[in-house]
Amino acid sequence: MLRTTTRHLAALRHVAQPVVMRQASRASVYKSVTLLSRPYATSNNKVVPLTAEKYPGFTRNDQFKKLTEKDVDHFKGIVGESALIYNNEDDLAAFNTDWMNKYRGQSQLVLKPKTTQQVADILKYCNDQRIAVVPQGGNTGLVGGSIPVFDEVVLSLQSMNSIRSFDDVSGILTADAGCILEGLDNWLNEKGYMMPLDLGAKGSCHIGGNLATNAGGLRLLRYGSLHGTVLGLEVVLPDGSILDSMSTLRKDNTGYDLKQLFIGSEGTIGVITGVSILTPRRPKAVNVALLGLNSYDDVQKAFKQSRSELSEILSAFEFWDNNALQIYKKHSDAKPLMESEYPFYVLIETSGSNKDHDDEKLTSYLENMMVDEVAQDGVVAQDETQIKNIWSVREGFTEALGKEAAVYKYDISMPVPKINECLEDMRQHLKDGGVFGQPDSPIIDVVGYGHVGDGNLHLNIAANRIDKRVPELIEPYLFEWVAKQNGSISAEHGLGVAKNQFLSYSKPEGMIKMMKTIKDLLDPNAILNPYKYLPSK
Ligand code: FAD
Ligand code: 2HG
Ligand code: ZN
Repeated sequence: MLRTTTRHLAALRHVAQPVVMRQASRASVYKSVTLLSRPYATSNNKVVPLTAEKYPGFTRNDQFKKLTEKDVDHFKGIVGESALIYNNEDDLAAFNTDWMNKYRGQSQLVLKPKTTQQVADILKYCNDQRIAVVPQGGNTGLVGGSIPVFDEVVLSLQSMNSIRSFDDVSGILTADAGCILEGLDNWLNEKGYMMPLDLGAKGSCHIGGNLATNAGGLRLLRYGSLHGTVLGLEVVLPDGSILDSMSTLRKDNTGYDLKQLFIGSEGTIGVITGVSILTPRRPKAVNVALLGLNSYDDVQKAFKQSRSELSEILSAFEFWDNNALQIYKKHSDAKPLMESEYPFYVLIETSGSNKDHDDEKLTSYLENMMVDEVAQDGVVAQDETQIKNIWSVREGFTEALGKEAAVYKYDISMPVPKINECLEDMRQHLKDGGVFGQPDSPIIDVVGYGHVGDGNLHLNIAANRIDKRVPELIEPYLFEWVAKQNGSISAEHGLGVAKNQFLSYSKPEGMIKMMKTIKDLLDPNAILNPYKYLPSK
């Protein structure tokens, strides 16, 4: 039913008219986040505390050998002198800290192998000598998984960055694990294809790191998880043996699908060195719209309707709340995308092969959203720059939050209707705990954004100072809340050192036991990425 009050008509025109974005004239502000490593100091020049000291409960496992000059010489023999960083604090800094400046390790040695055989030789030696190893990709992970805790050797995949093959009939790409995601996507672009995943860290993260974390990202809704798109893997096991399952077959039902074990294993049972992955055709027509909404109920209505009306062309449905927007605005000089502000926003992307068809569908959907008063305002990008401008807001929250004195990051999944309740409950809980809502409170805000279409909320709590009451109030409170909804304490970033101790909130005892059995089987000396992933007890 088309209701036509003056307000509705005005709103409708607003969406349907060709140039609706108020930010149209701004030069391209979009950049994929190319995260430069920083030295051991935060933006306010505080030294990043050592993970081993900041987080209680870590004790160096004395079974692990301390590096000797003889070991270093052996590694030089494998990778060559130029592919190794040893005892040089300045050069080691980038590998010993994560980009959030939250975790800091004490490694004295970084190895940068160039071939799978070199990785195998390194791991065999480390296993024989009981030297602990941390595999590292682009170092953009958000749970401390890629950073040593003590003196583990860092095995960086950054020099293994070649594309191995591409079949332009089937769209199957094989590549080294150290290829940067954005590099692969740009390369595929030339061939009319694209990577099936996309995330804000694409300018730095490696495909190997994406696989090791089972990264989800912005288009999982459309292209599915890596568990579906990966066809084969090449993995070096801790004892140095190479597990070659670089299949390029879409169908293969011969035996256990072992590659799945390594997807999401966060470098604890093998080092991924190569991948075979199915890539989709790059869409000929892409549209991006942004809606301003008054309530989370409206967000859900907009989502439900987008699945019904946009169905096969819907490629992303992201949301953020106004609290997230405020933090973004505080740290960005970008002009607002809408004249007024709303409690919630959704970003809708369509990708298809026929522009007229997609435009028609999107316009009709947006008109319905406005007329039914689900959305209060809407803008549609008219060109590539405007598309990027809208995406840059969504992709900019992580970096903006990183500029606050402290940020407590949570990445949870739950039934879609529960997402805003989770945010509201946390705000109230922190107010009740006396750390939020007063002029001198340590908490600046609780912000929500994420892949709402996947039931994945990024709940971030920004603080103006470190106050030990804050983490104590959040954990395990939030994990208990999530468990009650049958949700997951990590939807996509993984466990690392941030969440391994809380695994039982998401996995039953029997499964954790089986995970430990698999770890013991593949890595009996526990040299790969110790102190992480599995709970210590
Ligand atoms: P690293 O950080 O280097 O490593 C991550 C883990 O994988 C570590 O445990 C490491 O030991 C292991 N590892 C790395 N390479 C290998 C390998 N070759 N073999 C075995 N183990 C390995 N994640 C999402 O899921 N969705 C998002 O939308 C998303 N957006 C992000 C946006 C920003 C701005 C940032 C900073 C991060 C984001 N992330 C997101 C986090 C995400 O996990 C990563 O960015 C990415 O998948 C990690 O890749 P990496 O190469 O940087 O891995
Ligand atoms: C995203 O979706 C990433 O933007 C990062 O997964 C989330 O900053 C975060 O908490
Ligand atoms: Zn995410």
